[in-house]
Amino acid sequence: MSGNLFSLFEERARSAPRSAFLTSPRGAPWSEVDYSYADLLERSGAFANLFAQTGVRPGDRIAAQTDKSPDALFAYLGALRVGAAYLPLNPGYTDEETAYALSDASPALFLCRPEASGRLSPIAAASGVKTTLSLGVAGDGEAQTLARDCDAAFKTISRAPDDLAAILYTSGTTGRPKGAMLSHENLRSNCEALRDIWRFSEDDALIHALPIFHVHGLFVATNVCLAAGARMRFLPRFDAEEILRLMPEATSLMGVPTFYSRLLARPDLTLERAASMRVFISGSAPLSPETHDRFKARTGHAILERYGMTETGMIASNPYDGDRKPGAVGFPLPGVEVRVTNEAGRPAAEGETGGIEVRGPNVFKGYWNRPEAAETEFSDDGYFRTGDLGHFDASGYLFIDGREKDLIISGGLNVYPAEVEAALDRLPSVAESAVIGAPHADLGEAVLAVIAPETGAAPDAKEVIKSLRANLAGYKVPKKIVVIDALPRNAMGKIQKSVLRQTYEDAFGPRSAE
Ligand code: MCA
Ligand code: AMP
Repeated sequence: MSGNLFSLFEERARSAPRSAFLTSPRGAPWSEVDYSYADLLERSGAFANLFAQTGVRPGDRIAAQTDKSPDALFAYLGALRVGAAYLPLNPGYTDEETAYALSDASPALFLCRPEASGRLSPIAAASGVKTTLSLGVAGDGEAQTLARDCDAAFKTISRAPDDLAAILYTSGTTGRPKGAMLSHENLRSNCEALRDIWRFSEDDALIHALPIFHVHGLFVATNVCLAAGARMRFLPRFDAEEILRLMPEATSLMGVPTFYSRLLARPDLTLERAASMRVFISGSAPLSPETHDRFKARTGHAILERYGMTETGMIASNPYDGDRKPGAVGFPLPGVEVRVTNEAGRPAAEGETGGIEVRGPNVFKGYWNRPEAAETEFSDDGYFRTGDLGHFDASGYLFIDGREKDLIISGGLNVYPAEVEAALDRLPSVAESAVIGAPHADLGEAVLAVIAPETGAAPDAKEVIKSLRANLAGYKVPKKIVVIDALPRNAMGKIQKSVLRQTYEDAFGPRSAE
């Protein structure tokens, strides 16, 4: 079999072409048709032919900044089939953020939302992109019109396991976002391991309510279903009411902790409602033991928490059978090695917190265009340093205790304080700033900025937020701005974020939603 990840999905699809692949919820913005696995082969084939016709060659990049829709998924699969590396971009990005990724990755083709096409086509052209085509949620884009005239049969291009299947941009604590290069083998090994340990099969119906421009919604939820021949109930976005309506006909849900705290806020989340469900899976951010316990009490289900990262895919998971420990992220996946290294650079003892490091077929191939950037993140013996802190308990469960990296995770989305601080410091009224995450009942953590004004300036919080919106995607913009005379510093002159975190612990009210 070719190393192309799509070959795994194709084998499944050809073995049961009439099985349902994707069904739409009520009122979906796309036409509410259901798609079988035969449809998947045809539509991804037509997109692959279109991409080849526009000049995309194996090894090229195809960037997509589209709204969630079945066609957006078929375009992803078409990109795999033509041997290109797929590069999904958050449609919430500002033009500046989009232009940066495009000029860095120089894709051969850029797919964008029809309503953004007039604005983004020149930006893409200036970034060196040869072709821009729109792709809309209701079949209303140029790519879909052109694909309608393309042959549905396409012989999937053979790829080596180490060839790139995707590039995902992820910010860092320093500098601009970097493109994490993921190979076909990275994605294949991970989705097969997850399918097997979580027991996904053709009998499953997954409620898919995550965005598809991240590892979680695309490579965990979608790839696992494709590798299992399962069905997806495909929602345009998270919608607690719709999820509860669909639950009796579904078997599984994957989400960030905010999904679960929002579901818990609904009185109709009950034991009966969840009776047909086989598994609820959580990841991307810490699931509080309190949410875990409350969900179990209400539904009878212990949420299965797992841990992963863009650069590594999934690393560890609580067991399907056996104790799903609240607060733990479980055991390393089959084939994945995880170790905890203490400050002295030695293996941490049981219960001792240290840096989490990972090695295995899931670990990425480095950062696009930046061979040097990944070097410092690997140990001499090939372990990737995640920047997360954790420990193993006596039974071998991994716990995440914190992060070495300065990162805020808000509703499952990563916000790098350095990026927000740089945008704040560019404002004339701001002398200096510190951006922190403060506990938030809905989002887990929310972004809070503490700023010290320039002499004589009196920054207005509303104005500051308005200015930031021009440069940063909405979820990165602080939910609150606090103005103080001077930021707290230690004897070395370093800003003491720990002091700020303590001071503003309750800035967003009590932690619990109840
Ligand atoms: C939306 N907004 C947010 C967030 N989401 N602000 C902070 N944090 C967020 N997570 C802002 C928008 O910019 C907008 O503001 C306003 O809130 C309303 O937007 P809307 O889309 O209506 O929000 P929502 O429907 O309430 O969305 C919340 C959400 C969503 C359902 C939690 O953010 C979500 O689906 N999160 C999942 C993200 C995810 O898939 N993460 C996986 C990353 P304005 O209008 O002012 O701009 S992959 C990963 O982490 C690794 C690999 C892993 O382990 O999985
Ligand atoms: P990303 O860069 O978007 O891939 O986010 C990866 C980061 O999300 C990890 O390095 C962790 O800090 C965090 N993360 C993912 N899953 C979990 C989890 N179950 N518990 C705590 N943190 C998590």
